[in-house]
Amino acid sequence: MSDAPVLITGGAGFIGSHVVEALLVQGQSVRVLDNFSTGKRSNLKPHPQLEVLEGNVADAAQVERAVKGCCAVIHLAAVASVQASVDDPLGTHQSNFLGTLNLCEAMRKQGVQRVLFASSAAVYGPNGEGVAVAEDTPKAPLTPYAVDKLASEYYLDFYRRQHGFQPVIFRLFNIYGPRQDPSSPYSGVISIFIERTHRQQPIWVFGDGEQTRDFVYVEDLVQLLIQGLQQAQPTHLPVNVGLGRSTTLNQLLAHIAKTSGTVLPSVTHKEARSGDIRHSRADNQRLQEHYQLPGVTSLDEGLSRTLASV
Ligand code: NAD
Ligand code: UD2
Repeated sequence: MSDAPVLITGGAGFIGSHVVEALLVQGQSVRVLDNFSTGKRSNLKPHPQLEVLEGNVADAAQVERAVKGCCAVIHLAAVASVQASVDDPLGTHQSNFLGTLNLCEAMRKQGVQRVLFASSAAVYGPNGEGVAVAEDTPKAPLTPYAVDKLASEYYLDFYRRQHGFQPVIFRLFNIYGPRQDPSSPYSGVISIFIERTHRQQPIWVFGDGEQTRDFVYVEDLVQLLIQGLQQAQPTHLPVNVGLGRSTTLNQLLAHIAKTSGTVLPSVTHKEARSGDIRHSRADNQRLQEHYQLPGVTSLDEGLSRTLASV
């Protein structure tokens, strides 16, 4: 661990706030840069080794100030909603692409080389649907969100080749856990189902509920991010972060009923969402080759911790 802080962009968000907590526990100083668009101050408990800067990754000067004196960067700041990128490509591009480029330039100027980036399974689009998706699956970035993630990956690789960066690129599948915001209809399905169960409000399942996802508990992701930060020579190849485990929404509901110990509110099936991927599952061979998989949190355990947090 270095005395210099690790910069976490988007550190006040769902994933970011868990990373902040874990690094502080390890004695690592942390600086957060967040514009609090979806992140919350209440996600970050004050700590003597935590510095919080309110600012926008789309603003080059603010990013330069934030990067100054840091030993590494974990770049999570983004408009994480795919639908928002469809509705406002230009606006979300500022955060989701320009933010990455500003960060690269600031790091280059200040000699910071290690950067972890939260990319997404969205870069594959529907390719590989129904089989486990490996990293070399042809890309099909069908939304502005996915295009910006893939372009960010390519830029990070350019800075690796040209300027000696050490990028760690994680393509995240479906992450869930405490503090995931359930407020939009496009929020993570687990956050929505748990919130509705807690409030005893109706649950909607789009389609027959037999679609599958590869759910990863947020603390397991955090362990991997910390390895990516600390490894001497991390692979520069993008790495899928999924467990290779398929869960249908119907199974998910049964798990929520079991772990919550309550009767589920009414469950109504609606027409499947257009463009919805039927089966999404990671081939995580590369992850297993380069990282030590943490003791994977079972779905029941992850759900029960998430339920306890609402
Ligand atoms: P989140 O919305 O909780 O976190 C994003 C954070 O970035 C928030 O705190 C928000 O305020 C901040 N932010 C947004 N735009 C900003 C800007 N212009 N400047 C500064 N801060 C800004 O979402 P999350 O689920 O924690 O996502 C974190 C990262 O992981 C995102 O890059 C997202 O695209 C990526 N990701 C998440 C998932 C998932 O399943 N949650 C899957 C794939 C990729
Ligand atoms: C995830 C990402 C998305 C994008 C995509 C790429 C999240 C929140 N979304 O979308 O950003 O990266 O992967 O493949 O991480 N559903 C219901 N009822 C609800 C809400 C959702 O039935 O109230 C269904 C939804 O139609 C889908 C499944 O649940 O079939 C999962 O939805 P999701 O939005 O959590 O995640 P996903 O994989 O569609």
